[in-house]
Amino acid sequence: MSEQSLFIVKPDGVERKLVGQILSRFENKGFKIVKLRMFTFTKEMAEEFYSDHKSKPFFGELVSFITSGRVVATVIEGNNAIATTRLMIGSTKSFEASPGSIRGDFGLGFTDNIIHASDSKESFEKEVSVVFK
Ligand code: FUP
Repeated sequence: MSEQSLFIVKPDGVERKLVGQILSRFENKGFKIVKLRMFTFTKEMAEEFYSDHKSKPFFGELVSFITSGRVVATVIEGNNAIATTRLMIGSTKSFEASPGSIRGDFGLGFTDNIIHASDSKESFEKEVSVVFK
């Protein structure tokens, strides 16, 4: 079933020049890039984007990190896009993420974990409205 998802190469991934390699992984897998944007999150955008985490103790650190530099956001399209993209990015703590996943292959961080991807249809809709409005 063709579906859309959104992923964002975070400031650490852009700074480390991983954008090309990350986009290639999704294209090689068979996904089509249908939207692409490089920008820097404002504090207001970041707080809206991560509003589900507002009450968490790490919220301030999360907002501070995602606003710290340019990001590359994409909407991709293909079979089972949301669940497959989550598999491709790997688990949240990069130092625990499986080798073969993006976090597993490229980093050791937690807040600085290279990439974000929508985890549900509802998150996707909300995130697109923040990033591509
Ligand atoms: P994920 O969906 O894998 O990006 O992870 P979550 O939605 O659980 O968390 C969002 C982001 O918050 C993660 F990418 C990393 C960051 N985070 C922290 O910095 N500290 C925590 O204790 C939990 C998450």
